[in-house]
Amino acid sequence: MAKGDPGVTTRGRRAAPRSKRAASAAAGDPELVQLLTPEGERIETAFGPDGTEYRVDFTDEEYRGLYRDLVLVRKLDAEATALQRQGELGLWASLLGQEAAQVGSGRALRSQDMAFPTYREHGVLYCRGIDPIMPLGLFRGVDQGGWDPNEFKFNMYTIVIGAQTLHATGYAMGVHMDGKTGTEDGEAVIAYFGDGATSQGDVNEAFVWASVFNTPLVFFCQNNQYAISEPLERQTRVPLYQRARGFGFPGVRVDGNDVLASYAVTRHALDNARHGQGPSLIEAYTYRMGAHTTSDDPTRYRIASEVEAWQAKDPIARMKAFLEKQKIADADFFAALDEQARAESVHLRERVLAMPDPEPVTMFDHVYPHGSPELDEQRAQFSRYMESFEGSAH
Ligand SMILES: Cc1ncc(C[n+]2csc(CCOP(=O)(O)OP(=O)(O)O)c2C)c(N)n1
Ligand SMILES: [Mg+2]
Repeated sequence: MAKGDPGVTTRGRRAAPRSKRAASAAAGDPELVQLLTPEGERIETAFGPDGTEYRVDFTDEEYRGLYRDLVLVRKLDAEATALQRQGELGLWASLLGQEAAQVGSGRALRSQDMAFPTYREHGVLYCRGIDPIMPLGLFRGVDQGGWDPNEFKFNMYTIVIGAQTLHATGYAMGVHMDGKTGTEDGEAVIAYFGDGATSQGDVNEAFVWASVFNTPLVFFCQNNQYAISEPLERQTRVPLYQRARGFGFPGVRVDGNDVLASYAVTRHALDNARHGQGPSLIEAYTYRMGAHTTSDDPTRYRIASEVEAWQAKDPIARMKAFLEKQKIADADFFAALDEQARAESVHLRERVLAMPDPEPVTMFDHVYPHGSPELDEQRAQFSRYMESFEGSAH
């Protein structure tokens, strides 16, 4: 996939010459790092608010690979939503609209880097090489999330808003204390969270600790404009990325619907972190195109024209337009990819339907590594209760 170090041309946080800043402003919103416009036009170089220069230089195969990731994670996500609608999952939190933020940042991670997700990072999970069936077991209620965080360097999904930012901070402090930073092979940590989470005490405490202990941590906020029904204006009066400054580390806002810019900005922040330059905040400016979860009805709190305006900035459509304009991919490529996405989603569905229901008594397993007398008693009591049904019609 993404090769070497295409996203990083400067390590320092030096100020860009005035002319370059003007050029960046002319190319688009000066507050938004963008390398691919909604129309699919490439911007060669973009500058962050502190003058950091961002560019990517992917091969055609790598561009196609990023597009493939975007299409596959959207298709698998749509299949999960359909499965929930048909009663096969208890709940699903769709990533629709946020594919570029997740694939861009997920592919920017090096193999040694550790990620701490929320409940919506199915695209990052995919980039980490985890079988997409894994989170579906959790949302079907048949397991507690089946992957090994250490094996995949991807922690368990966290539903408690913002809690994972503290877990990530503690983990990153450990990485730093173990001397695993300071070189090209150093380890960096990334914590995902939403715009709503920035109002949580946990996240603000994580900012303080990460800053004063100079931890190798990238705070990756997907600002999808809503915390369930609460709009961004109820969370902040300043752009979220600017909050970083008050905590003593840099912040940058990237076009989260632009997979190339999301990659470049994340790769740069991770590399700064692994080299011992401390934390940073990335605000990926994006939009939740679907419902908060399958339990939510967004038509109750937002208007259709807003959704339509963001559909025009679709992360997949702009990448497709770019590949077509540049003749990087042809009709055969797109047709083959559609077929691959269809086949993978059918395969996913078949495996979900084949997931065995767990024995109810297994809910007592794995609570403590070495058991506990109280829990053993509860298990025995529950087993007797279940046995009382044996032989009855119900
Ligand atoms: C500590 C805590 N409070 C409240 C909730 C209920 N809750 C679940 S999702 C959510 C909104 C989160 O919004 P945001 O951080 O923007 O993430 P998004 O869902 O938009 O990705 C809330 C309040 C929770 N899970 N945990
Ligand atoms: Mg949100």
